Amino acid sequence: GDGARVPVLVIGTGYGGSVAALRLAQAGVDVHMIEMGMAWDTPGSDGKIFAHTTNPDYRSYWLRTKTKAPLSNFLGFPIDKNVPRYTGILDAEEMGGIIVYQGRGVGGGSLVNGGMAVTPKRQNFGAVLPSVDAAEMYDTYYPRANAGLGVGLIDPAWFDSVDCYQYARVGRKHAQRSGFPFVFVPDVYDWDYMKQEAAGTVPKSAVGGEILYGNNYGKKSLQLTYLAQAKATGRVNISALHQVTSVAPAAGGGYTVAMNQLNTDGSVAAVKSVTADRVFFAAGSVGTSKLLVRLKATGVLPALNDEVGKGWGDNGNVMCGRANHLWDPTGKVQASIPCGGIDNWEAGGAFAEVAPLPTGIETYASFYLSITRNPHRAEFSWNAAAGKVDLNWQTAWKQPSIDMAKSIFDKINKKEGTIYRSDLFGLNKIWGDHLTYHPLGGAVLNKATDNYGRLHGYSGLYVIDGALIPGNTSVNPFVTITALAERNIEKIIATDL
Ligand code: FAE
Repeated sequence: GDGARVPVLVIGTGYGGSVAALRLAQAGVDVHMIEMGMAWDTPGSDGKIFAHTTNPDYRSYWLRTKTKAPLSNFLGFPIDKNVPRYTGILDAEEMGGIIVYQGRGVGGGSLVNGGMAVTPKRQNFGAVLPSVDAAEMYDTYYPRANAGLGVGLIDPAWFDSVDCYQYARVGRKHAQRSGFPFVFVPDVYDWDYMKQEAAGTVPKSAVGGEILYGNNYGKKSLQLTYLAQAKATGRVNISALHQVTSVAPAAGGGYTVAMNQLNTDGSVAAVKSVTADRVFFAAGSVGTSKLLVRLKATGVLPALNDEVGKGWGDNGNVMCGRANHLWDPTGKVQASIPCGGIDNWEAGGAFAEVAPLPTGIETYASFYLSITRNPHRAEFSWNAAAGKVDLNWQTAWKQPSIDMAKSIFDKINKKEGTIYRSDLFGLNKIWGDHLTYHPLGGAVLNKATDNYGRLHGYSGLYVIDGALIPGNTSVNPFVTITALAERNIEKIIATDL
């Protein structure tokens, strides 16, 4: 409640926050989690908690009056439509030269993402987190994270037989014919449930094309894994629709955390504050960075060091589609959960997910989200005149990502005699270079914090989310965010509490 004192307050309920809450609670510490988004535990009037991908409604976007779909066009036609302004699940946050997609609600990004749960190749780990002992990560914390998240792999025999992965088999065939390795990618989706969906014995989610605005069934989001376990301890309390606005040193020790309770139209219902002995920033790369940069610049936390706000990257995300021949249909029904990728990281700096285009019609299109070794890093800064935090990323900085993705798709197009689609991101626009799903950095480990996420300048303040990772993980990021949080919280519990 308002004015209370708590031992630990966690800002945000994504991967980092959920790991912190569970492990602290298991160590006997009471934890209060604050989440700006909704709880997502109550069905709407249609009986569903989440809206469908092809029919976004008030639930789909964070405080927007028009949808902002990652693929803005189809066959040349814009697909975005008006929706009521509401505290919906997907934030398309416009940060100058880039739109950063993020999940909003209890479970953070796990609510909206594809569940692809990829551990980087060990040989690449040194570039991902240079100050972290790789042996510890691969022996202890990656396995712990994979177990906690419920990661599993598709049954390859089923993959070969089922209609809803025809698009991925076409993606595999084209990759292999051009000499690229196709790899299966683990996921937190319940593969047994998906088999039943395909067999028509349970309500459909992935096979029905649900993704981006939530999965009503099948996906093991954090609500069903770490957060369920955390709540079961009886020591974790979650306040949804509460947005933290300030963290300031308190007179008697600890920190005063100020927050706005939100109405579903985004207006402020109440202003509250809580005092906490320790505060964990787990608001995601952008959320944590924005808070820290503002609090430092406005003199609330002036002793934070100059690394705060630096080292931000987009994980090299870039999207594209290819137009297949009429004899290579990709299927009317496409499971929304990707299960494979094309690995050209060593030679070309790109790892491409073979992604679905769940439109419900045959499109003869292959669609890809590439993760690339983009070298650019951006910085957050306080814009006093506008009263907001800016990010200096420039759209042109995606060019290295495009070049790296071309190392795969130019070759495939040449081999197959095919071309790029140019109707998915605008008129005559091949590359989806305006967005990222994978924001990383802004409070980098061993720079803004010590080597375990303790913020320099203030004891009792920690960062424990994607903000710690310096801009790139070589694969999809949430397993690495989870594993790093497992490593850091173990150390913090052992030495600080
Ligand atoms: P995150 O999960 O973003 O959680 C932060 C939480 O803090 C959110 O719930 C916020 O609402 C909340 N918050 C922010 N500011 C405040 C505040 N001031 N007060 C209170 N609460 C606040 O952070 N990654 C993969 O590995 N595999 C995938 O297949 C994949 N697919 C993706 C698909 C989409 C469409 C998107 C958007 C992302 C995808 N990602 C994927 C990325 C992944 O979800 C992301 O890296 C993690 O969710 C980041 O985890 P954090 O704990 O850093």
